[in-house]
Amino acid sequence: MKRSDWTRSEVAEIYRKPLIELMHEAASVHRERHDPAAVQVSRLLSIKTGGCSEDCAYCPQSARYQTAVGSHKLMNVADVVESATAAKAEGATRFCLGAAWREVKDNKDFDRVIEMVTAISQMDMEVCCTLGMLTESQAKRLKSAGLHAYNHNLDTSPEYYESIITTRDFDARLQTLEHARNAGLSVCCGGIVGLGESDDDRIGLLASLASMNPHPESVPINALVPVAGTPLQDQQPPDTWTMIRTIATARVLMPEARVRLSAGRLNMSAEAQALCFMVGANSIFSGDKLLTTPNPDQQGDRALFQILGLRAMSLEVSSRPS
Ligand code: SAM
Ligand code: DTB
Ligand code: SF4
Repeated sequence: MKRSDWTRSEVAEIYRKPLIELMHEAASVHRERHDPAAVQVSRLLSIKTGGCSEDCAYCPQSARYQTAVGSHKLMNVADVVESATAAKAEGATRFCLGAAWREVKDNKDFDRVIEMVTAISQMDMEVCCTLGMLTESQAKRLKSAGLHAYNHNLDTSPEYYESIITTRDFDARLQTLEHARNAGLSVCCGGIVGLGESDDDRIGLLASLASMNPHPESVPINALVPVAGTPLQDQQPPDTWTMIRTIATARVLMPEARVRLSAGRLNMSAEAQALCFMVGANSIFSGDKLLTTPNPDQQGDRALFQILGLRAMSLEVSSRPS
């Protein structure tokens, strides 16, 4: 049964189960609701990079930190379409455009993003955007242009949020998500493990995600990629068991969502990723770059899929409403 009335203590009870038991429960829920061999393959593209006014402590694109990531103004439409075409040829069924913006502004740049969305949506691929905060009318414009989903992460618990980001608050995130939902967009919303948060914070994040009604259709669980120059540069990548526990709990709480094993796979062994797929992850980002940081290459992922008997989900299945 799909529920949006999870209490924090119910979520804690699931999250804190003996790991083997939680893994079994999550794997069972996963098999009841999904084809466990099918994994959605998405591709990311940073269409506007760096120079962001926000202070998200994990992010190499914030203008406040000295990182190796340079600034690039908004890409042109033809280059974005070329990149989407290449991603499709390599088997991606979903293409996500990311911009290092605090928020969407009604200007020429947004007009250009609308052109990109229009073009890619006609290519038989799901197109998603992650552009920061947006209003309902901007969300409606994106929807009319053919946008499938909007990504906007809660990142961590409401309590820990202000230790990671001070330039906006948790409620502003919820508002943008509501705007996307009201515009009829599919919602992609998740968080990051490894920010220095506690188990209670991960429980708080999962409870916030699972209390959305309806649940987000996609739930990206990112492992922090520590980047030199950011305040979290010295943070160790999160412990594998914590990633597995978080993904398994997400699967039990949101049985029909697509749970994405997102950033941080390069720091995970094949065995660790296998356990994540077993307990419910059924989506990844493919290609050797995420937005600005490296990701396993096509060849490595192809080999991993072969070893595990996984296959890329077809577009029809991937677009099926939950
Ligand atoms: N600027 C927009 C925003 O913040 O919503 C969109 C782009 S932002 C880079 C998208 C998401 O990437 C963030 O919400 C965060 O969850 C994730 N992210 C960014 N840097 C990361 C890192 N170093 N490790 C893991 N996830 C990261
Ligand atoms: C999400 O949850 N993870 C993606 C996507 N949504 C936009 C971004 C990961 C970014 C990792 C750091 C980087 O490459 O800059
Ligand atoms: Fe800007 Fe998004 Fe990075 Fe925060 S996560 S600094 S809003 S690009």
